[in-house]
Amino acid sequence: MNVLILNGPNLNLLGKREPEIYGHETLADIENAIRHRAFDKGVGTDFLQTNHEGVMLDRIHEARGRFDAIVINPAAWSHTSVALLDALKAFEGHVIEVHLSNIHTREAFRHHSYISARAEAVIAGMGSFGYLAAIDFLAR
Ligand code: CA2
Repeated sequence: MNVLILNGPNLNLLGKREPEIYGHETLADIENAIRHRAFDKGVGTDFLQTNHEGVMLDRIHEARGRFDAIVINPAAWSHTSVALLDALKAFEGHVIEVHLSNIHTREAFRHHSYISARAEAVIAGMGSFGYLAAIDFLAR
């Protein structure tokens, strides 16, 4: 099993701003934890964080036929992007949506995610453990 882990806009700031909402871990810390968990489970990984929606869309297109699953934290694009939903619909593998925070206890505009319509599972509010739970779910 090969899994592509995608992180959307501003997640490069993790651990550097707003630790009360998103925690103290950096994205590099989180990616290392995912890498180790995936290695233990015999799962291959590749990673992308981007602040550019087109870059994210291109990477999803390229993932077709190469990855069995995508684990994605679409960040703010969750709440805005039909284009991201359409790209994920064209991907034939598993899609797991992860949010660090519980988007349902936050501002009303975060309660709806376009991506959830394509996601097999949605994890929100578990912090970085959500990514590890997604790997465990895929590897089971
Ligand atoms: O809870 C999540 O994982 C979110 O996807 C994070 C997004 C937010 O727009 C979603 O509603 C929920 C924001 C990611 C921005 O991350 C930052 C990290 C540190 C400092 C500033 C932003």
